[in-house]
Order: sequence, then C-alpha cells, then structure tokens
Amino acid sequence: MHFFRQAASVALLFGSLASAARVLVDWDIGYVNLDRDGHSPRRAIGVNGALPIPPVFATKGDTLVIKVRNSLDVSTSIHAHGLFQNGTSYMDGPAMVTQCGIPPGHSFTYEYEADHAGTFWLHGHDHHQNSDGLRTPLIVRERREPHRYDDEYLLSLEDWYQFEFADRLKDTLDPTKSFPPPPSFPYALFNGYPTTPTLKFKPGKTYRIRIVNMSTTEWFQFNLPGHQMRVVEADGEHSRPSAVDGLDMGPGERYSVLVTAHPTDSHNYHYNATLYAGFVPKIEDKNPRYYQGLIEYREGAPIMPTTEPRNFKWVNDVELCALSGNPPLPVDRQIELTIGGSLFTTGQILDVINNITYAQPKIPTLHSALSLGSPLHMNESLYGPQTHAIVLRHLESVELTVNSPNSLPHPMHLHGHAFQIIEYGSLANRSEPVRRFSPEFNAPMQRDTIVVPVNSYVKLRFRADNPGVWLFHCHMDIHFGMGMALTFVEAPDVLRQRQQVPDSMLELCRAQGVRTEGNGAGNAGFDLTGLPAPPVRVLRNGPALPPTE
Ligand SMILES: *[C@@H]1O[C@H](CO)[C@@H](O)[C@H](O)[C@H]1NC(C)=O
Ligand SMILES: *[C@@H]1O[C@H](CO)[C@@H](O)[C@H](O)[C@H]1NC(C)=O
Ligand SMILES: *[C@@H]1O[C@H](CO)[C@@H](O)[C@H](O)[C@H]1NC(C)=O
Ligand SMILES: *[C@@H]1O[C@H](CO)[C@@H](O)[C@H](O)[C@H]1NC(C)=O
Ligand SMILES: *[C@@H]1O[C@H](CO)[C@@H](O)[C@H](O)[C@H]1NC(C)=O
Ligand SMILES: *[C@@H]1O[C@H](CO)[C@@H](O)[C@H](O)[C@H]1NC(C)=O
Ligand SMILES: [Cu+2]
Repeated sequence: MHFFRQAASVALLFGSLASAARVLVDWDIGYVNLDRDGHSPRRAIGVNGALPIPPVFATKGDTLVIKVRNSLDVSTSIHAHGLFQNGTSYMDGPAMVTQCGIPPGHSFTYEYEADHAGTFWLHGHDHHQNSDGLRTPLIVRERREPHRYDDEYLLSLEDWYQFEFADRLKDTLDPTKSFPPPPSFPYALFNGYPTTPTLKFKPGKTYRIRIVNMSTTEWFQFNLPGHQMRVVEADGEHSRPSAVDGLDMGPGERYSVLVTAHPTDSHNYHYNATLYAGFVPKIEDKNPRYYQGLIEYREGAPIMPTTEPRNFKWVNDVELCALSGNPPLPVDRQIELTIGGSLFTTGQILDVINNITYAQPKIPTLHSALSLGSPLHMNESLYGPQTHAIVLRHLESVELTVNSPNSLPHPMHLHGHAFQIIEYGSLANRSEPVRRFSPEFNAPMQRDTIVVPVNSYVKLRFRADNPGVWLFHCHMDIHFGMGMALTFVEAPDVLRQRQQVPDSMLELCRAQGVRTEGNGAGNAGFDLTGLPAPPVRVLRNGPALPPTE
C-alpha cells in the first residue's frame, strides 16, 4: 500500500499547542534510471537517488527550508505551487523570472513561510523538470481545520511519458516535423506508482482525501461510486461543502473531498480514476485509460456493484462557495488576454498571449524590477519584448478576462496570488455566460489554477497586494514551452523598498555570467541590444488560422 497517511489525528490534537516549526527538506536532485509505469524504462529526475519524491508535510506558519543540490547537467529551481511568497518573491522559483537557475554542481537553500494552509505541490520550474519527475505534494495543515474528519489520505496523480520532456518539446517545435507530433499516450501514476492504492475505510468514519493533479498534459477524472464526495477545498481555499459525484481536474489543480464511510463493513467498493486527453481522438486502451482502486472495509468482503448516478455531477469551480465569505473584489482595471497558437515565419507553431510568445529575458525579471529604478521600472518594454511584462500598481484590483478561441482547454496558473472566479462562458455568446458568480453563493472561490474551456472566456479577479514578479502561464508544460506565459511585475516601487534579494541568490547568476542589474537585456536604461528580435507571426487575411494546441 502506498497511500501516504500521516497521523492526522495527532496533528489535530497537538497542532494548536505547537509553535511554528522549521520543516527541513534536503534534496540532491539528479538523474535516475527506472521503469516507473512498467512500460517505459527511461531516464528521469529524482531526489537522493529515487522516485517518487516523498511528500512534504507542514503546518501553517512553519518555515520551509528546502536545501537543493543540483547534480543534473543543466540548471534547476524549485517552485512551491500555491504558496504566495508574500515578502519573498525571490523565493518563488521560476528560472529567469525570479531567479537564475541553480547551476550544475551548485547548492541553494530556499527558505520561506508556509503562508496558508491547503494542498499544494513542490516542483521544478527550470527546463520543465516537473515533467520528468521533479514534483511532489506539499501539504500545509491548519492549526485548527474548519472541517471535521477522522483521518486523511493523499492521492497524487501524474501522467508519465515514455520520452523525456526535452525530446517531446523538440519535436513539437521542429518545423520540419508534423504538427502536433503524433501523441504518445502516457500512463497514470498514483502517489508515484503505476498501481492504484487501496483506501481503507472504517464504518462510520469520515475521511479527507486530498487529490493533487501533478499531471503535465493529461486530465484526470476521479470518483468513488457508492459514496458521496463533498468538496471542501480547492487549491488551498476552503469551500462550503459541496456534494459532487466526480472530480474533473486539470494539470496543477487540487481538491480535498470529505467522504463518510458506510455504517457497516459488509462490502468493499471500487473507485475510478480515468486519465484522458479530450483534445485527441479516443483510442481503445490508450485514451482514455481507466484505472480502478479498492475501497476496503474488510479484507475479502464482496464488492458492492454500483451504477453511475443519473445526472452525474462534476465539481464546478464557479458553483463552489468560499468558506471565507469574501465578496467579489471591485474592479479598478480590466486586462483582456487572448491565448492560443499562431504560425510564425520560422515555420513553427508557437503559443501566444495577445500575440506575444514568451521567451526568457537575459536577466531574471525580478532583478530588472529591483534595479531599473523609477520611472523606468514602470516601462513594460524594458523587461524585454518577449517577457510580456504587465506592470501592476500597488493595491489595484484587477479583472483578467482570458479568451481562449482554441480547441484545447488550457489550465492557466498564476503565481503569487489566488484569483476569484467570477464568470465563464462561450466566446460566441458573451451576453449569456454559462456560469456567473451569483449573490446566491455570495462568495466566489479563489484558486490559483483555472482550466479555460474550449472556445470560452473566464473572468478572474485579484488584488495587487503582493509586490513581486509573478508568472501567469499554461500549466500544460508543452504549452508553457511553446510560449504561453506572461509576467506580472507587481508594484516595483514598493518591491524595491521592501525586498532585497539575498546574496546567495545573486551568486547563482554570477556563477553563470548572468548580470543582476539592468533591463531585460541586462543593459542600463533603454538599450535592449543583446536580446534577439521576437519571431514574426504569419498574418493571414480572412479566416483565422485553425486553432492549434
Ligand atoms: C490533471 O491534470 C491533467 C492535465 O491538465 C488533466 O488532464 C486531468 O484531468 C487532471 N486530473 C484531475 C483528477 O484533475
Ligand atoms: C467505474 O469504472 C468502471 C470500469 O471502468 C465502469 O464500468 C463504471 O461505470 C465506472 N463508474 C462510474 C460511476 O464512473
Ligand atoms: C493580434 O494580431 C491580430 C492580427 O493578426 C490583431 O487583429 C489583434 O488585434 C492582435 N491582438 C492584440 C491583443 O494585439
Ligand atoms: C446564448 O445562450 C443562451 C442561453 O444559454 C441561448 O438561449 C442562446 O441560444 C445562445 N445563443 C447563441 C448564439 O449561441
Ligand atoms: C501580503 O501581505 C500583506 C501584508 O500583510 C497583506 O495585506 C496581503 O493581503 C498579502 N497578500 C497575499 C496575496 O497574501
Ligand atoms: C519605454 O521603453 C521603450 C524601449 O526602450 C522606449 O522605446 C519607450 O520610449 C519607453 N517609454 C517611455 C514612456 O519612456
Ligand atoms: Cu495550454
């Protein structure tokens, strides 16, 4: 059995008495050769010589101390997906956004507060190393959880490919190859293994099951036929319990559900997990892939036959209601973003946000924000033409409208914040949104990742109350690699007064000959020489290019 169970009851009993602790994590990141899914022996990225990486458990207010040694032959960095890094933007992790990657042979220690409770994950944020194994859940418990339960289980879901990410991206970007490249269908991993773990239930007890979707590309569906699931958390925000039959989760998303066991142990049950890609055709035994696990009340008990409920109800972001009761934010500023693919004169199809395909600048954007000085730090162009910087003013409330005229859903993730989900609907029918936050629910949920459905738009709101440099990007790693990202440079004036990058972090740049001051090209003032000219889109009159990945 490989369900990670920590004695939740002990933590619940003593948690409120204990004071903040330091949670030490020591990771030597290196290559491992192994066959994770039983079908594809390959090179992967693990820590301390192994995969899966043990999950990290902390309590809100603890200090996480993550010591990383890089034994790879390329740079690496670690991001705590879902933590806000309030006051420590430089610890956020994405390479060339908030830091230079940790060079091969070097070590670096991340140190920051577990600033809110919930279900998060730690993953590599340089060279898309999360796709090659560098990812594990990060559970931050409340000192007093608002929902009552007897015990908890953690279930992480991953898609696992036969080929290394770099090879898949190379094929995708090669203009001489067919686009998109022929799909290679991944297998699912559960808590890092190819088999489904058994959930042991005791009659009458209530369990919290935390489900973390650490997938790179593929969606997961999860349900427990014969049991009711009540969603109580999404991406670190508590919700009012909401009864659902199934979870449909995009890459990066997390949920906690409460499940109350039946009063007797007369039967065992099955649970279902399905790995699928809705954007490629169905192929038997490949897409979707169906997995079944056991809910065991008593060893050897007969399996209770179940049928799918009529009117099967999936969890729905917009219908969930935040337990915090916070009303929707006012809107000071509206930002409209259109995401999708575009053909370039290089023959490549790249992904764009408002026609810009993201590429890393010559120095980390945070270093530019801290060194350009006023008023230059307000000039978005100076961060580099492909950094796609959007400068936010301190404390303004932003409404982002994300339009996706695409045949693929995109899980968009914002660093440094959780956004309120206000509305979504079809692009063809904006006057009639499919869902809109309604006073009936009176408190929109906040999440850090949202799946923007096909040919749809979503409206998201957040307040710029966390000075820093925050990436907004698609969490399908291949799309991030194709350029679907932009950078919010939030309150550079306040940032300069409040935050100073530790010297050990600047050292990471110096070791690689990367400058730590200047604009996106690493130069002073307006001089952007040294940055390549952005690639040029092929413009067509008439009908738009067919939507692409
Ligand atoms: C996990 O994320 C992948 C990729 O976005 C998505 O296809 C899948 O449905 C998600 N699974 C769950 C259970 O959320
Ligand atoms: C669970 O999976 C089994 C086998 O794949 C399928 O027959 C059944 O309909 C599924 N049940 C639900 C509720 O999805
Ligand atoms: C993107 O380019 C198209 C022309 O191809 C133009 O119509 C559109 O307004 C541009 N979008 C933005 C946000 O600049
Ligand atoms: C727009 O949505 C409304 C409500 O769902 C529907 O009645 C109407 O037919 C839709 N119009 C179009 C053009 O899709
Ligand atoms: C960051 O901290 C400030 C000051 O405590 C607080 O007002 C703000 O809401 C925090 N923002 C986030 C995103 O945590
Ligand atoms: C912002 O920087 C760009 C790029 O150097 C420059 O062309 C532009 O004039 C600057 N804008 C302002 C208002 O200084
Ligand atoms: Cu995407």
